[in-house]
Amino acid sequence: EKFEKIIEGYTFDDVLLLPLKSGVEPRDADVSSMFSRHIKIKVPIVSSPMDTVTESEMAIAMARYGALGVLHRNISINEQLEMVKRVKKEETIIIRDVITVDENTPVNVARTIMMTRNIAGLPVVTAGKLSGILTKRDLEFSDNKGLVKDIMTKDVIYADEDISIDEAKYILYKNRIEKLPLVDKKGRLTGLITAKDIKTRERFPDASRDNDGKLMVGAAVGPFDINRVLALQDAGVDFIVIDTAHAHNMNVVNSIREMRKKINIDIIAGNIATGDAANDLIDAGVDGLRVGIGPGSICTTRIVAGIGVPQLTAISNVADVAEKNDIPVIADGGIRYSGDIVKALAAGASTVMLGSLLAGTDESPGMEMIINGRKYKSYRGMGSIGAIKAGKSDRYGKLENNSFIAEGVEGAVPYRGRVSEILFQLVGGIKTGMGYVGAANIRELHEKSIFIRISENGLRESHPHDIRIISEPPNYQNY
Ligand code: RVP
Repeated sequence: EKFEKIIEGYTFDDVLLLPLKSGVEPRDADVSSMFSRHIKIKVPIVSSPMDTVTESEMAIAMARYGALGVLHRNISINEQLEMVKRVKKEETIIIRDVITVDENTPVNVARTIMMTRNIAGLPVVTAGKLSGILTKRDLEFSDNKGLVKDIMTKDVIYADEDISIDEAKYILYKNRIEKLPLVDKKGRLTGLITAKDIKTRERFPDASRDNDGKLMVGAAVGPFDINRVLALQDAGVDFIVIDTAHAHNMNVVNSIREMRKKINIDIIAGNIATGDAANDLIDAGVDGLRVGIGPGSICTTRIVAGIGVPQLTAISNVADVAEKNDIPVIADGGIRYSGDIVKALAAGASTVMLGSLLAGTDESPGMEMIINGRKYKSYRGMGSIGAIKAGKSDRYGKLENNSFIAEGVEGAVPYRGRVSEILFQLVGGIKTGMGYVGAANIRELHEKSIFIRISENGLRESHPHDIRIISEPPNYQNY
């Protein structure tokens, strides 16, 4: 009787998308997407919170190219906070903790500050108000004696604190200045915009940034670790990812409901694979859902526990519920090629989360190694013996006496160069797929796509066949 109601599940290799009548050129396809209820990004890709994938360097690279990184949690709260701060400091448009001097500061003291801190223009604040700026030019012909007020530029050009970046850029350019102090209605200094930071911003026009122009970053937390959550929020993290192997555990759901009351940043929860789980988590107040039970390249959950849902069906199950509530879905795990991303988005995901595809890049924290003359980087599941022993993570089942049952393996993936190159290839693949479907954006990709079920022969025909490949293109590597 149990087998009468048995349902079918599909994953990436079970299907293809039909080519449809199209008026969309791939280069015009818009791949921007919602990551969570309040966060929109230009590139629908997120790096996984794993200790061989995402630390500050990965998060910085991902955010710069329009994607996002989620810092892993296999470390102490303090170590994770440091990583958040590193990302947040990497680029900024409005400097908030401005270093200043007083009119009555001796010139030689000001000069030392400028030299040791490598500052080209030092705002002068007197009695709480902006009264001038000391620039390198002011110092050039000074004999280093006297006070700042004797040599500073008095008619300092400043702007209102609500100025837009474009306006600020215009003022900097028009006046040929490097620094623009921002003041509030009472003349108090509230920030500083520099030409250098604007130039950096222009180098990365698609970057995922917060309201101050800083790169966005998220962090993974355990489902009951409220201390970590509050500390991360204070450190300026943009969102948190409640990171568990089974988020439809009602203790987890209830804990998330409590967390929701205490913080105001977006909460993403997972992992799940059913519509019921989506319903319960949305009811608890989450802003995004992370889908995938067992599809990960390093994951043995399906083998060890016999549990899981083929990933495309899991995405579609969750997306059916999430869509009605306007909650974005992250398809996490099992993605090997750009075509898998197109299928995941077509099935209803808004973004995808990658482990294996990013673990081989320069920006991942994993160890480099040479195997048979080819370069690899280490990659391991967070439920692997190595990861569990190294860290504080409780994502995968700890039993009594600190013993545990591993749900992942440790290994290595081919070295893949820089994150920017991988993202370029993946985004190119997504746009190509959208061109075939006639989808101008991700929503249309989901609405218009039609899946066709293929056989094993169909799959064999899909891959290159009857050829000995001599040169592998960057977007098709088989190993
Ligand atoms: P992949 O991209 O296929 O390498 O999958 C990465 C995902 O696998 C992670 O985002 C996470 O959901 C899952 N994972 C991480 N560790 C383990 C494990 O040890 N079982 N699984």
